[in-house]
Amino acid sequence: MEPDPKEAEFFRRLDADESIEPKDWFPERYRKQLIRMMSQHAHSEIVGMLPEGNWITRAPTFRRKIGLLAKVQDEAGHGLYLYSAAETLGISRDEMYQQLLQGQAKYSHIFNYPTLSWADIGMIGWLVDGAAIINQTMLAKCSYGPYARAMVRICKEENFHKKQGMEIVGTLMAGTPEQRRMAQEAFDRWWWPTLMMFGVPDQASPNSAELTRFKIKRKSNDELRQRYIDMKVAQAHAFGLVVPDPDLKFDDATGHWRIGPIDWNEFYRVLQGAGPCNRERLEARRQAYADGAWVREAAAAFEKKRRQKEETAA
Ligand code: FAQ
Repeated sequence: MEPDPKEAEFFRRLDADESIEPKDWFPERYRKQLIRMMSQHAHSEIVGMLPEGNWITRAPTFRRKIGLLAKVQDEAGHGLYLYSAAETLGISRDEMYQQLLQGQAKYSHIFNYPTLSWADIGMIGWLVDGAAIINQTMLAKCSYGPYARAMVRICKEENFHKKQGMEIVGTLMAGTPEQRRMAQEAFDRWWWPTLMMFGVPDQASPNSAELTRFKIKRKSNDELRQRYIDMKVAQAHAFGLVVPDPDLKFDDATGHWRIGPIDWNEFYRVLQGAGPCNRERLEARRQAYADGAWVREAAAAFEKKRRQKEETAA
């Protein structure tokens, strides 16, 4: 059978590393995969505001409060760029948002963990933003133009977030024995879940082969996870933190840190809704949506009036 000329042209452009834009022809699977990934990513940013938002009123100093407020606002902005970028694929923000509120859409499992002490805010910046940057620096090279461009700005802001997280962890580790204990205790809780942010192992990933063919994924889940491990183990040691993994060892032959087994059962439990905060997170988003009803109604009424005025003037 002759290949479809439109499809052949699409793959020719991918091979030439040309960017695919919203008005170009692309296969339905390309659209579906991008909507899945971009909407999950947008939801992660919006739900990701909640664990940190929990500490805005309790930040230890005014300077920390300003930094945290700005970070949480940035995450809202990231969600909005990503919803807008996904809308170029023919789905509305409202449709995506309803999927989140009805529990049909995924968001990063990491945001179903609680923030129990101030040290958790340092860990989120250092580890969670750190993982997001490694993943997203690759996505900034993905084949879909609007997603790749959104990633460039998001990564710049995430870098700033990572630095504020590292500064918090560094301050705690240079503090009293109690502050150091608090940092170590938070590190023990966040280390393993952040390793799961890169997705399931390559051989168990149902989406990776197609995403790689479409040049949406440029590096595999395991490759990015290894890059993260090498970077974070070195940083943990520099901070004076102990990596909570008795099997951790440096492999001289490859120059990489090798970790013990990841508990994927825990990951699937969280994904299926049984994480420590799944219910609370969705409830908070639903409540925020309900509380915002008057804003949406007011905006719609304003828009209706503006249109009526325009029509009368015409
Ligand atoms: N959580 O076949 P794969 C951030 C699902 S942003 C939940 O390997 P894929 C910024 C996956 O969806 C963090 N679900 O999937 C921030 C799939 O299910 P499906 C979010 C996960 O897509 C910082 C199934 O497992 N970043 O942190 C997870 O090839 C601080 C099979 O997996 C992005 O979304 C997970 N961790 O690779 C905000 C980046 N892992 O959909 C606030 C874009 C896997 O078939 C504060 N996304 N699953 O039903 C990606 O790069 C990819 O989607 C992966 C997963 C790498 C996450």
